[in-house]
Amino acid sequence: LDISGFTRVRDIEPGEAIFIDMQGNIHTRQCAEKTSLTPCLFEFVYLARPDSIIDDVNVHQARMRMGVKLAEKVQRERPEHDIDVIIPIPDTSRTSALEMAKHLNVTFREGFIKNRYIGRTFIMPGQTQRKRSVRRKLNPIESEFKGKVVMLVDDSIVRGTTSKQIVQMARDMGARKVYFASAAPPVRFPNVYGIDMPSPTEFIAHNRTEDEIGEAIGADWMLYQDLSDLQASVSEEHSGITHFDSSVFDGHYVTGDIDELYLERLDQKRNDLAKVDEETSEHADEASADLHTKIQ
Ligand code: PIN
Repeated sequence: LDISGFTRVRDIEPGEAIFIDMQGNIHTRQCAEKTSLTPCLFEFVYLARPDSIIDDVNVHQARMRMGVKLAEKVQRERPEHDIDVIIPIPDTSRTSALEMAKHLNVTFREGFIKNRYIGRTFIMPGQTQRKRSVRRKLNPIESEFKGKVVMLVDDSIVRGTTSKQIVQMARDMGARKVYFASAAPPVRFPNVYGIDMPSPTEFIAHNRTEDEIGEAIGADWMLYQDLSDLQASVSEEHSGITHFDSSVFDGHYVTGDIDELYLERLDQKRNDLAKVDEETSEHADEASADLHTKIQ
């Protein structure tokens, strides 16, 4: 909105509806009886633009704090760590990775160059196309990996398919050890509030511990952000936020109306849609791929 010359007045309250009529008059109304401020935590991790301000919290700064918290976790878990270089997986994780490196006093380097002519992987229908495109999308710079202990940083791991390929790329480039940090905790539960995610059985975290996830993506050390640290990264700037929707991480659904049956039905529906997705993918071109806005 600021790009278009608007100024920010205030956030819309939970349960509030705003209607602007043709004369530009603003009408607002509280439409829910019982409300609570529970912002979506995943917005801050990845979905929101870094130049957004949500509920008075600057998304860019929240991501910076996520990087500091990751660095603190490294210091807690391995104070004598041997990381030579911290490399972000473009683009979202850059903000966290840079702060993490600064806080640990470790070199930060760009190691993957994003091919700007290729569509974002998550809009590609069908797993095969998605797999193929990661290598085409990110090209590693060999000199940043050769003989080094590298810590790769991503904002989150969902399916883990791209993470696995990226770890392999780092090894192919001659990295001595490959560590992997995620600015968000493991994604384990489906989202029912508007983010179209794969079925939970497709999550790499499904039935795996954090160490097992590390093994599955081929990393020598897997470092996940703690949920409490992620929440603090956001709420430190706005003490009025005491609760988040963090259901994808902890399975707690704030609306209180989500049960096993609901989740099963949702999964079934997604699987049916996925089948259609796979069938149409063979003939899909970039334009129709846009219709499948899925998060990986
Ligand atoms: C991509 C942000 N981010 C990258 C989205 C990949 C999970 N994926 C979530 C990591 S960008 S996977 O920065 O906006 O370009 O775990 O499903 O393989």
